[in-house]
Amino acid sequence: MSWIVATAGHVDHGKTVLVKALTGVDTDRLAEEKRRGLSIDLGFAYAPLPDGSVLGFVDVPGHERFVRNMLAGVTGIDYALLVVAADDGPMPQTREHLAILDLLGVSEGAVAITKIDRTSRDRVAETSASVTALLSASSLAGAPLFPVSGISGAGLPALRRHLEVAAGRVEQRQAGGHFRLAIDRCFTIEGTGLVVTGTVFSGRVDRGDRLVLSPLGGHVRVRGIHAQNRESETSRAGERCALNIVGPDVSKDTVRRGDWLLDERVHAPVTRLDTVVRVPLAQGRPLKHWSPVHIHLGAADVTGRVALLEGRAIAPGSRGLAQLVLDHALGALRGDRFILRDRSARNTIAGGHVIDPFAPSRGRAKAERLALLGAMKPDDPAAALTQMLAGAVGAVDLSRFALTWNLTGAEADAVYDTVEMVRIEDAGEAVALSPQIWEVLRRETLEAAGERHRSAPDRPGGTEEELRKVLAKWVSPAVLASVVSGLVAEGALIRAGLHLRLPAHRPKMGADDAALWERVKPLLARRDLRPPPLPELAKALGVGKVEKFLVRAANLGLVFRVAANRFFLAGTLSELAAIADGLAAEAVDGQFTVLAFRDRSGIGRNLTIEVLEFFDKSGFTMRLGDTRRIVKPWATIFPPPPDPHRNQESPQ
Ligand SMILES: Nc1nc2c(ncn2[C@@H]2O[C@H](COP(=O)(O)OP(=O)(O)OP(=O)(O)O)[C@@H](O)[C@H]2O)c(=O)[nH]1
Ligand SMILES: [Mg+2]
Repeated sequence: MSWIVATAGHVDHGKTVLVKALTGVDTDRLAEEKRRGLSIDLGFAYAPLPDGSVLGFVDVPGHERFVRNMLAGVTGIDYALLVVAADDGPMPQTREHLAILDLLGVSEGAVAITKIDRTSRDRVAETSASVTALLSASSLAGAPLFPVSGISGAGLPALRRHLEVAAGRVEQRQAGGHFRLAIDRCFTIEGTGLVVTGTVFSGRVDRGDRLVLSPLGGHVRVRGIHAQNRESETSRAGERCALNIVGPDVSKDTVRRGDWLLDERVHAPVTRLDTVVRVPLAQGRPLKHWSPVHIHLGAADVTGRVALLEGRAIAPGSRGLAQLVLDHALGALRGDRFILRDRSARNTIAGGHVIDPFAPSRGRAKAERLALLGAMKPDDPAAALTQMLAGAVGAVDLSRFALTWNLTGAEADAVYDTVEMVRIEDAGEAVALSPQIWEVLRRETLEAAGERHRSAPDRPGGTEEELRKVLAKWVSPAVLASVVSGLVAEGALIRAGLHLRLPAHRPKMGADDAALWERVKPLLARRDLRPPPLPELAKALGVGKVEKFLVRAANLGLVFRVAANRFFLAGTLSELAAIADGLAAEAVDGQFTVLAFRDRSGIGRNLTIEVLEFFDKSGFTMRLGDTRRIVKPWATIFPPPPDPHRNQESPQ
């Protein structure tokens, strides 16, 4: 089990000395840090534990000018070690760091009361009392206090033991989700190349994995891994790791603190985040709409503004929905914690967590949008999805949902299994509908089919696309296809080629067409099974053109266009199909030739070829070199057509 502890506390209160006393590592590496005797950037130290695991320390600077660095250090950590000098007691950055930990939701931690070698017992007791009071209103309320001296070593064994026990007790963070690493450093090592370090927020990484640098988008391959300062084949959520990466578009100059190294599936940088923002009671001032801020999320620090979605201000001690409008793209997912500081970067003014990282710019405060955000609030994805479905007007995009919650395919499936919904996956689209909406859509689809029959009684019914146009805008082709195939399977809709009709529908011709049909039918119904080509037909009828009429008749299933200028009666085709059936039945191998068909039908070689090709296209026969065989019974492909006459004559 590996684990990270981050220090926190006012400048000069003894954080770095304490970490050195616990680990033997001096984390003040920079020359300037040595010269000024204060920490500027993050320091890292590791202590092997008796059980073989490694305790990692992130040592943060306390100076008020470097809170930005402190924020990059405490992001994603599990455990805080608040350091307060016994002589000084709580000071401004003691309070600010504690507020930050509280806003980030860090609830595990301990306090070191340092420098006890140079203060009286009474002073230690006094400071301890004021620290306890300070903690009581924070997420670290009740954290144990350890009076220590980083110089004399007094009290250190107790603190060390406590950290060891706590490390064993704290539940190993679930390594669920896709891999996300918040980069806090990037450097090159001679002979090794580019190395980035940071805290693993989720998932795991293995040597050889391909990752994406976000928000930039450059692809990299992981050549080597150090997890908790040890060479490793893998690293996982809750650890600090160093990754040696290579990639064509990635160099020391393109990688910055605040970038993410991600599984490609969660690379989706955004410039707007819908969030819950909380203003600490101690803040004193309300957070106003459109305040300019620094947003610290992961190890990133981007500027932007806070658009409040409910009211014009959030009072100290309260929370509210807010959209963060960022000046630069940032990778963020649901549940990510962040801190807001004012534009001058002097004060921590609020904190919060991401509800929807894919926030709309328009209508962000509309009632429907706020309702959706409300539905997305639960931390449990199944509970959130249930509420989202219940409140949705249409479909919920499952791909987006899984990305937002950073769920792997298997994790998402496990969630979907517990939620009552209709899931539709087709051609890259994955959506879900509530059972209620599914029912409504089924009804509306049948209504749309009926409406289509009323408006075009001479047509066999609407196509799927025609029906979709009259349904709600959110109904995608995949959603309708799913609804329709369900209705067809139940017999509530009948599919005839591209057309969909209600079972009771009998297409009927207009009076003119019906009259013309009476004249055309006998001309087509020739006993020699050779209907005349179009020009001949037009001549016989004494009309200019019959093609448009025959296309309408074909839509009704009365005739079939076998070749460009020849339409067949359904009955004629059935007779020809029966000839094919007969030939196939007579042959040992069930196959027959063009010649045999020509001879038996007597329709001539040219027409035989046209008819057999039409049979192939319709899926009735299949061509195998010189012969053909039957694939499917004719009647299943071309059910007997509805007779328009019967319908016209019978009362509706
Ligand atoms: N006597 C005594 N001095 C200490 C103790 N801990 C730290 N100091 C001294 O306090 C000064 C600051 O200690 P650091 O450990 O650098 O303080 P820090 O909290 O890391 O300071 P920043 O990183 O700048 O915020 C140094 O001169 C230390 O020698 C202690 O327990 N006893
Ligand atoms: Mg320090």
